[in-house]
Parts: sequence; structure tokens; C-alpha cells
Amino acid sequence: MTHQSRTVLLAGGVGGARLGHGLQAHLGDRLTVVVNTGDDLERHGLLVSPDHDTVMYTLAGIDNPDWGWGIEGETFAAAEMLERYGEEGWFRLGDRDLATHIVRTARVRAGERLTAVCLDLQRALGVRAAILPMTDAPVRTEVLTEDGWLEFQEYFVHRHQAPTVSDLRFSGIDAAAATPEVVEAVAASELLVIAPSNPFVSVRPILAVTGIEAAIQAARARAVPVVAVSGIVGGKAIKGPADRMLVSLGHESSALGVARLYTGVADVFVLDAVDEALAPAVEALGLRTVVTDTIMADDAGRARLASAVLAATSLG
Ligand code: FO1
Repeated sequence: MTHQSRTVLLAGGVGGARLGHGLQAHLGDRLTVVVNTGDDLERHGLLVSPDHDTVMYTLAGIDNPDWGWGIEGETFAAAEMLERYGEEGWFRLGDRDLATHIVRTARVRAGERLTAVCLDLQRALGVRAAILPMTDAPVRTEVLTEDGWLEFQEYFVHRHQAPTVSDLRFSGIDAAAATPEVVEAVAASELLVIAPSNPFVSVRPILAVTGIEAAIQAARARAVPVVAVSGIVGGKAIKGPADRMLVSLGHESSALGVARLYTGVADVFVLDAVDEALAPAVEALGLRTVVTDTIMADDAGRARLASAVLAATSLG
């Protein structure tokens, strides 16, 4: 692969956004990011799309690097006023972020496709890559816990990911088809990358959308390589609940545990140097391995991992 390969990145939240930022530095508009929309929700009558917006703000260079979501220098005047009116405030919507939700909600309610609206928002922010919702249909991830089925953000934010997850479901997934833009991007791709996102609540919903896994397998049949990056380093998730979910859903909380989930869809697996000893076991699954520093602490780290991913399938 060269640094100009048409690349499609399957991404969820923070880890996906950071690798996307690194890949965009190399690829510009030859990068397409297909984002999970299972985390989407309605708040105060507005449609909020956290994974799309996290990737959009990050690729626009206006993300809040400490939080991994939201906009740098954000203010919360509207949120404070909403709370004065007795509205729930546990899901914090900043003033600039609200503009995104106001525009998106108004245009989707007027009948436009989510994808068309999202592409316009990205262009207005100067994003060079294309960030595509996995589908235009509503999909909502729910997790089964000791408190019953919870909507994703209720689990992730309101309950601080404390409950133990014993099952997952993506309501609406049966009626959700891949958009033409996603199918076209995968068909034109020369490289497919699975970001170091949560395999269960970020990557799996994308692969569950009708048409997406089939498009990926058709690309693989054309010798397009799929490179997956482990989001588990030294048995721990860089950020978020993926390590605990691996265990509570019956898997091993390790890079090998993640690799097992991607057999049959990935060809190359990128592990952190910390997990070098696991490489033979990953290769025994039929995956080629690349061992490198996968921590993206800053822009240089993001570009470095992106470079390693782009080089992962170059012959020789
Ligand atoms: N995460 C939090 O931990 N607390 C919040 O109040 C919060 C608000 C929020 C608003 C908009 C948005 O796009 C994302 C937001 N997130 C918040 C992050 C969000 O829960 C995660 O980005 C994902 O859904 C997981 O990737």
C-alpha cells in the first residue's frame, strides 16, 4: 500500500477518531471513515450523533483532546439554562455542539438523508476526508445489565459504564441498510482498516448493517487487505469499557481476545509492542501481525500509527 491508497476506516469513538486524524494527515480526501451510529440519541428534541461528531471535530482539528469528545474551548451556557428549567443535564451539550444538532435535526426532519447533512457539516468545518454514517436508518445500541436493558448513553455516561454488560442488541438494525456512499467507498477501496475502537459497541454495529460485511468480503475477494488495530494493550482498554466487556461477554481481555473476534474479516492485526509475545498466537488464527507502538498520545502518535497501518500490507 502507498500513502495514497483509497482507504476506508471503520470507526467508533475516540480511538477511531484519533486514527482517522492520523490517516487523514497522509491521505486527505482519499480517506473515508464509516462511523457507528448506534450511540446516537435524542436530547432536548435534538438528534445527537456522538461517534460521527467526535470523528468530525477531531478531523476538523477542533476536538477537545482531553475529553476525547466535544469541541475545544466549549462553553455550556445553554446547558446551564436547560438545567434551570429542570431539564436533565447528565449528557452535557456544549453551545457550539448544539449548533451541530440544531442544523442536523432541522434538515433530517425536513426529509434530508442523515449522510447528506453530515457531509455538509464536515465540509463547512474543512474536513478533507468523508465521514459516512454506517446507515441513514435509526439504530440504537442497548446493553443488558443487572438493571435490565439500558440505552447506550444511559449506560456509558449516566451510569459511568459501571454496570456489567451480559448482552448487546442493536434495535433497528434489521431495517438498516448500508448507504450507497458506504457501499461505493468500500467498492473503490484499496485498503480497509478497523480502528482500535470497542469491538462490541463500535465495530460490531457497523458490521451488522445489511450490506456492509458483504461489501467488505467482496473487497477482500479482490485482494483488498483488511487491517485491524487492537484497542486492548497489555490487557487493558486505552479508553472506555472494552476490556471489561470482553470478559463479561465471555472473551479474554487481551489483544488475542480481540484478534479472535476479527478472524474471518481481518487479514492483518496490529498489536502494541507491549503485546509482542501474543503475535504467534494471533498468527495461529490465520492473521498476519504488525507489532508497533499503538499509543496515540498526540498528533505525532496518530500519524505514526497511521503510517504503520498504511505500511502494514505493502509487499516485501
Ligand atoms: N461523554 C461523557 O462522558 N459525558 C458527557 O456528558 C458526554 C456528552 C456528549 C455530548 C455529545 C457527544 O457527541 C458526545 C458526548 N459524550 C459524553 C461522549 C459520548 O458518550 C461518547 O463519545 C460515545 O458515545 C462513545 O464513543
